[in-house]
Amino acid sequence: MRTIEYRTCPLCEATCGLELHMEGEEIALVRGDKDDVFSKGYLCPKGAALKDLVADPDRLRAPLVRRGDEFVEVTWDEAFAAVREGLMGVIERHGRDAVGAYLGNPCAHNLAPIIYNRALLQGLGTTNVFSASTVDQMPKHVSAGLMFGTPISVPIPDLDRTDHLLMLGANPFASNGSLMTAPDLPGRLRAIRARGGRIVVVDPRRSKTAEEADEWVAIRPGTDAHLLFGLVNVILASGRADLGRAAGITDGMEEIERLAPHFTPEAVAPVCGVPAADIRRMATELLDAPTAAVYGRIGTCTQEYGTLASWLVDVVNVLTGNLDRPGGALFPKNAAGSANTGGTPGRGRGFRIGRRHSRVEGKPEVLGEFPVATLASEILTPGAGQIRALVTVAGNPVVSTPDAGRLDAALGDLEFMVCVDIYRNETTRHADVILPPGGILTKEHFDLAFYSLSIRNVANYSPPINELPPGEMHEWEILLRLAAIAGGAQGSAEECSGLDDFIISGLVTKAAQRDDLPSAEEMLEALALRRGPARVVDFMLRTGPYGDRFGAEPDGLSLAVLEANPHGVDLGPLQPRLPEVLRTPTGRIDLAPALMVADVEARLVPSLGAPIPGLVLVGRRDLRSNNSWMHNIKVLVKGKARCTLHIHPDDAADLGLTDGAPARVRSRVGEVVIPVEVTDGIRPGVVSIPHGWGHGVPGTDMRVAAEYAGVNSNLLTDASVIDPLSGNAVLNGIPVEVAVA
Ligand SMILES: Nc1nc2c(c(=O)[nH]1)N[C@H]1C(S)=C(S)[C@@H](COP(=O)(O)OP(=O)(O)OC[C@H]3O[C@@H](n4cnc5c(=O)[nH]c(N)nc54)[C@H](O)[C@@H]3O)O[C@H]1N2
Ligand SMILES: Nc1nc2c(c(=O)[nH]1)N[C@H]1C(S)=C(S)[C@@H](COP(=O)(O)OP(=O)(O)OC[C@H]3O[C@@H](n4cnc5c(=O)[nH]c(N)nc54)[C@H](O)[C@@H]3O)O[C@H]1N2
Ligand code: SF4
Ligand SMILES: [Mo]
Repeated sequence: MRTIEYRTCPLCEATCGLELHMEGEEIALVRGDKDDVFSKGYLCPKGAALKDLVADPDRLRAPLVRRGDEFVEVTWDEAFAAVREGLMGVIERHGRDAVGAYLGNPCAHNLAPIIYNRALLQGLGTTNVFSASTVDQMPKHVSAGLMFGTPISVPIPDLDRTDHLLMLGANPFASNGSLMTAPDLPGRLRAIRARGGRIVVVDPRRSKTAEEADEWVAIRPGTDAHLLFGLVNVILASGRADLGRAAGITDGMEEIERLAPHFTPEAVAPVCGVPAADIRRMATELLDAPTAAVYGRIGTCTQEYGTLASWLVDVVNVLTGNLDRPGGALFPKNAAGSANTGGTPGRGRGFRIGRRHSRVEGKPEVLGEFPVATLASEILTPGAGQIRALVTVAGNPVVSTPDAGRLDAALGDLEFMVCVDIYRNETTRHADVILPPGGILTKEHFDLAFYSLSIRNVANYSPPINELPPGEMHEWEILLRLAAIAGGAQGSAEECSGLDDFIISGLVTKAAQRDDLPSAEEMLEALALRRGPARVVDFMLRTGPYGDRFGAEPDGLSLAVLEANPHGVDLGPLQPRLPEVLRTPTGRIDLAPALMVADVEARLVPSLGAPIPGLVLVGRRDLRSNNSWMHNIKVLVKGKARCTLHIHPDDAADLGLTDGAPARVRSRVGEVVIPVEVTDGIRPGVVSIPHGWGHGVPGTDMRVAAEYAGVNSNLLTDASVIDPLSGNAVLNGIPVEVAVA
């Protein structure tokens, strides 16, 4: 007999509601949930492939321990004993900083790591923490933190109401959106045009999103900050700047006015490869539109001027009066656990970077992390504090981070490595121990991270559907057992549940200082029937901005309310939140943070006259990929090969390259051989290779992925160039030479 279960898709930021048709414990069919308050039935091919992901025979179901060149399945006790020996051995010999940690992207999509990675890091007590954030959105955290006071205070385009959307470096038709959580981005974008609005897409490639837009602006890679400052210049010169809701609470206008004259459209046009007249027109369109939003994503972050570009996106939103107004860019109000809903409304401790610096390259710490681009150096460079052991959670840095060849070699040099992961892939093949968490259907799910970035305020909780099969372990238990071991204990089940109790009582004790909440004892008692991530989410919801405050607001949210609403609870469109949302020490917006101004003067202004490089490489995403890890699913990889080199016909002709033939692509750090795909959908002078491929290397065990291996584009990206403010890697605009192979 079939039963139906509802669940939020955990695979990307779009948070679609799934309708799972179950036959016993197995998924027979995946449909979009028409009644989901947010996604209303939308589903992409990856969501539909959840069935195959759950059933994938290569997905690990038991812990693996390396014996020589072989991996053998062991019991959890044996696996944790091996971790204890390996990890504590390194710590005893070399100290705590000798253990590095890398947290990958799925950590943000899974409750257990979002909640418990912190305990793991505290247990490890290392300063050598790295994550996928520094190959992704760290620049936006820095700009949001400095301007608005918390790294999660990112203004989100009000897609469903805006009249004009200027998008830079994003392709939501493929990615389904990022730092802009919304199911059915294709539908929502088309709706903007259907209601008479306009979409302008800035991208070196004519992406699917650019094709669907009113205008494609084919920018030279890495020059978004220049273009955006050009817009600022025109807006200020027009005399039409109007801060709207930011007026009277914004500092730094004089600094913007002082810097802007450097960036006339004529000065930036040759750098960006965008005609000055177009830049003027783009600025005027933003000013003329009743409402408008500027939005930048991965292409604007993973480049040399990532933090400046991320900042300037919001400077333009402020100067055009669009910050915090419906139809512009607004701050979401997450129902649970957001830094900009806690503490004192309108004021906070602000945001700092550089509280310490990395050992080898002296890079500043950001959000407690160092740039993952420097991980290989930290492993390979001898001396006190050298990384000799690595813990990874849901990460594949050998495919996902720059100068991947060097990191790959470095991981082979480690004394010990433990990975919490579901596959034996390019990274985890180096592990001594792999600890696989139970499958998706055995987990509870709530998008703790992405509801802070959502175009609508929504809350949706998915309870586990299946019991954990015998011999498997929940991810949260794995993480807490690792935390216990790192802290010197045994890593037993008792210690795990003790740590879980300790964590919730810490949260509750702190919250009990608020005078609108009951005592810690009362709150703990009300939460007592739950444990693990569900208990923490219940606590966060009940003490959050829509919470029931443990009874004080009888109509407020709790986990029980979400359990009773399997299609989610809609909390309405985004509302203006200034100045309450701010957590800066001044209680004001800092439009020109000193660090930004200094970087503009040190790098951006001088770059205006710099020579233009020859061919440069950018990335791209494909609808049926998910970074590196979903290529083991046949329905998602079959068909025409997608890991190809896109090149403009003129460049192809110059280089003697023909469609389908192999090309050799060489950068300062590496080279790959890849089939050519000639297309006029890319700017001359730019070539593109998607990231996330390069499978089938020895020691991996992903049979389908090995058949559709592709090449690892990060063998070409250079780890030595880093956005200085955020530590973010530069993955776009890489100088390359291309030749017939
Ligand atoms: N199908 C699919 N969906 C995904 C993912 C996936 O791998 N596959 N990954 C998920 C993750 S982790 C993330 S972070 C998001 C990312 O989501 P998006 O930011 O939408 O990512 P992309 O689709 O890579 O689009 C980035 C665009 O930037 C362009 N670009 C490159 N360099 C530059 C530049 O210098 N300037 C400008 N203006 N544009 C440039 C590229 O050509 C590309 O079209 O997607 C998420 N969703
Ligand atoms: N050149 C280039 N490189 C890029 C990008 C680019 O645009 N261009 N994009 C960057 C971006 S935005 C990102 S986010 C990074 C991603 O970088 P990573 O996070 O390092 O890489 P992923 O490919 O997402 O690998 C995810 C890992 O998590 C495992 N996994 C999946 N589900 C689970 C789970 O539930 N639990 C656990 N424990 N493990 C799980 C998978 O098996 C895989 O090993 O890549 C970056 N790399
Ligand atoms: S768009 Fe993202 S959340 Fe929606 S079904 Fe596809 S992978 Fe899942
Ligand atoms: Mo990402």
